[in-house]
Amino acid sequence: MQTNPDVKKDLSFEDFKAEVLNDYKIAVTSRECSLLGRREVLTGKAKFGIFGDGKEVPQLALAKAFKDGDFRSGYYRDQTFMMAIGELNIQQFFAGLYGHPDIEHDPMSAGRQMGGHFATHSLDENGNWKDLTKQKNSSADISPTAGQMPRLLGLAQASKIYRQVKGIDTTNFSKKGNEVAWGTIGNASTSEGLFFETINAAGVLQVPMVMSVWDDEYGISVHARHQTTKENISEILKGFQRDENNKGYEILRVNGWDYPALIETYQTASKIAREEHVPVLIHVNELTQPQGHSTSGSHERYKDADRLAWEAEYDCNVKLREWMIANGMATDDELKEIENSIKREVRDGKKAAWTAFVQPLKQEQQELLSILENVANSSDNKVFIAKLKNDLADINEPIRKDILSTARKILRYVVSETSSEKNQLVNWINSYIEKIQPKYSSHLYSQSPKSALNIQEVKPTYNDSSEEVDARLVIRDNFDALFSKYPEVLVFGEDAGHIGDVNQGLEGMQEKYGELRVSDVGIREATILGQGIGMALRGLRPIAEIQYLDYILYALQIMSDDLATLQYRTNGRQKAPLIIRTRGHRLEGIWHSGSQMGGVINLIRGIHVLVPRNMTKAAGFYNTLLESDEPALIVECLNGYRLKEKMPSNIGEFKTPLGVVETIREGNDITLVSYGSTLRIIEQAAKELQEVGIDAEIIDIQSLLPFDLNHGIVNSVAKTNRLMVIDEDVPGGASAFILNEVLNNQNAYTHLDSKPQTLAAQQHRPAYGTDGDYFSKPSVEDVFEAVYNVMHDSNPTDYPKLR
Ligand SMILES: Cc1ncc(C[n+]2csc(CCOP(=O)(O)OP(=O)(O)O)c2C)c(N)n1
Ligand SMILES: [Mg+2]
Repeated sequence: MQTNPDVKKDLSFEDFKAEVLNDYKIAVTSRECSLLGRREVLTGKAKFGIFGDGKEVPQLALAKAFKDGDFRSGYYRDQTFMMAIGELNIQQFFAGLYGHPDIEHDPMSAGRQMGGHFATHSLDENGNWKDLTKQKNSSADISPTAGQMPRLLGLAQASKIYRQVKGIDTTNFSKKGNEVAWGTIGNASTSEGLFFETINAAGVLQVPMVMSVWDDEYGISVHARHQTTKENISEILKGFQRDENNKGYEILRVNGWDYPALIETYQTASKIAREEHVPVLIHVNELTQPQGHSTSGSHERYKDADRLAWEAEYDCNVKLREWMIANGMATDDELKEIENSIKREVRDGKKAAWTAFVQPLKQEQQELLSILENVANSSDNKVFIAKLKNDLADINEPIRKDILSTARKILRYVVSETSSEKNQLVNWINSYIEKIQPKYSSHLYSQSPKSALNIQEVKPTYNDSSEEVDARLVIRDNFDALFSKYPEVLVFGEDAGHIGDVNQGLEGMQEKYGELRVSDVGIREATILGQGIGMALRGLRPIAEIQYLDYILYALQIMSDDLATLQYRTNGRQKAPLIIRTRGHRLEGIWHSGSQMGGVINLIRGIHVLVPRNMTKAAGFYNTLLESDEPALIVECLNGYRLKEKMPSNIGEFKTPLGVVETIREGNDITLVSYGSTLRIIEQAAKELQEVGIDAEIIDIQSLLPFDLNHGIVNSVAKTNRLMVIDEDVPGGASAFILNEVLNNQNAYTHLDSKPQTLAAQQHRPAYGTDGDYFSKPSVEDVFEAVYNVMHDSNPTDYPKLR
């Protein structure tokens, strides 16, 4: 059902007519899916529906301009486009609506996302790249409005990198940088900061990005007058228009019901972006929402009669139909026949999707029922069990919750019985969960052989000539080695280019590797992050630098909503192995001392979070990650760049493993667990504790996510029988996470002779200056006294009360 992407000027009328008819069929099919989709929700078969009705025709034009290798980054209205590029059929559309948890049935997300969130597969089932230049690509949608924007920037920039940077292997990813990144967004969502940030950045970078705004004047119930100055996004973006003297955008306007004008507009946009690498904004006006925003409400509540009448008249499918008849491409009767046959086709596709969805569930229901029959017959609680069993049997179209919850409830009735039937039920429940749970929980992290957890440690080596140097030189020389080893690695951030980052960890790298690989960017953390996601989606290995950990909050939403969920929401069919480089922990003041790690780790499950205590460890993490296919955040110690470290002789080669703790001081009395800059405070405190006879063991966590995979901490606690978690985050922040891991998951409580302790910072952000730090974050004395008090509690004779 694909649209014909070749819009030739010399088509015969018959060919042209056939092409238009084909497009009309796609538009009608898409519309029928929307109409029937809404009914499926209202009758309870699906939970929620948001559809592309009223936006069909511009998407046909977009699909015609969209070439193999191109990428889309859009939102939930784009089903027609997906159908027109041949990546979504009727059955798949309904499989997505039902939430079919099988990627073969719902290729968009294996039922993980609500319908209307689209994606194509960049990876095969083993996690290997497919040839993206031979397919039409859609990066996986997310629900937060304008959340598709930051990554769009990177998708577009990748073409520029592939076109201009020499030495990168472009196989699978690019043909001379000729790919366009196509964005779509609703008019109201352009109110978001992410939209404006991306628009500006793409203008600065001059990348092949074509941004379509589907303008239907509304954002749910809120009219454009509350959304957009002058109610007109292209009007207020006029200043971005390029002219003879300045680079900028090409801004185009077109009505969304005007099929020939749309086709021409999209061809023009494609040519400008593809050939000149100039961004284009297409403001598509006069669109409608025939069924309102979503299945959650009706637009009659907020659109007046005039508006509703106008929408009926200017419905883009209606207009296309009129245009076809007026231009002799079809008669009303011919079109009616087509429409009726499509109605049938959609109904059949829907039925097939439903059957495929319920069939395995019915089978699972029957499987359990036959076990339950036996359990009931052999139990003293037969009556109760039979009741539950019959209730399950009565459900005509069960879901898995019905099935498993019945089994689990019945197990309680036979808990004190011994019978082979009971064992059979226990085994069935266990194996059912084992089989089914991954359908809902797999692929949060990479499951490919390139998972970062499979990369083996390589220790740094030193020789007689290894010198003690400023630690920033270790990281700089390591980056140097990485840039020369991997042509596809690039780094960008505020001050990362010309001066080589604020701490000189990239000193001289731009001179050596060029402005495209080592670059300064504007102050725009969210799109720095998105730039990285987009480029990583296209096979590059970006390192996105966020200048300070304190400012990661601007990027955290995109990390959390987009990057962290990417593998999960595509069931492992897309990956963005982006490395986020930042620096943090204690230095000076409220915004240069942050260590809000509790917040970070809890928001970005799906991204590894690494907290190296020095630059050698940090460099080792970069080396590990570049061999893997996973995203990670590396927080370097802001106060560590001028400290001395020995320069390893195997720079660029040594690798710090993920999820492995390191004991940096051995001791017998208490286990002190921490990470990052705080470790230096703890090491000093441990020396002073030794002077009063307290022998502390110190463990560097190194990697918060994943956390201590070999359970090294509990082994230490088994020896010392005491545990203290020390952290410069707020109380209950990362320390609570660490304590949960050690007590709950490693069962350290069984070895404890004293209450497990946490020592964290104050609740407020750190005050400025040395005294500000001293009174805000754990100090050497704080650590000393906290540990001493633990020893006092267990042995007051040897450790009398301090104060
Ligand atoms: C960050 C965020 N805020 C709110 C929402 C809820 N929401 C979903 S769609 C929508 C309106 C979007 O309107 P528009 O961008 O014009 O797109 P349209 O649906 O009209 O095509 C809102 C407020 C959301 N998904 N994300
Ligand atoms: Mg809108």
